[in-house]
Amino acid sequence: MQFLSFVFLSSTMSSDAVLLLETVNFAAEKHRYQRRKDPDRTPYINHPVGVARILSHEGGVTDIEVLQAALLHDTVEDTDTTPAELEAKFGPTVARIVQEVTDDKNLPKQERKRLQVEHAPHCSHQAKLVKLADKLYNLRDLNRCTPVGWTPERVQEYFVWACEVVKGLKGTNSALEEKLEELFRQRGAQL
Ligand SMILES: [Mn+2]
Repeated sequence: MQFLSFVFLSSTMSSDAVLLLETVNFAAEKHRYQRRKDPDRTPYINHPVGVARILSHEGGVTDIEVLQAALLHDTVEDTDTTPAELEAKFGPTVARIVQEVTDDKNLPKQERKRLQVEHAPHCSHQAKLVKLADKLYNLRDLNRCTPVGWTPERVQEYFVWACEVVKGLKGTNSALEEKLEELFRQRGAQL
């Protein structure tokens, strides 16, 4: 079930296009002051938009709640957005998917990374899709340019760790998994 804001309910039934615009606008406002770590300091919102587009354009995903969750996937982890806020605005399914892909920032970084590997196989199909697209986007970005302050060794370690996470997501979307597999192969990692 889709949750519509009262504004839409009072006037008309919302279309998927309207819902997606509402979602991308919410994400853009939440991430408005954030930048990516590349030397160009690309606006952060390019990332969630790109993750959603990987799902639709390359993964063939049309599940609107998955596409919405992709647009929102870093809002709880990286902005002041709360799960309750997402649930009120976008409904329980979207909020749950975002929650599934959100790291606990109270934990040390290495522990968060370990938990991603451990939790990946137990995520819902919808959350696995978002995770696959998020990893594919980030790995392509690392191949495009090195983040400020990162050594080549750190980049290689990220690939090896991402490969361990993606192993737990296998059997979810063959198109995305094949593209990830090729990126890992280029780095000498085996999916
Ligand atoms: Mn992300």
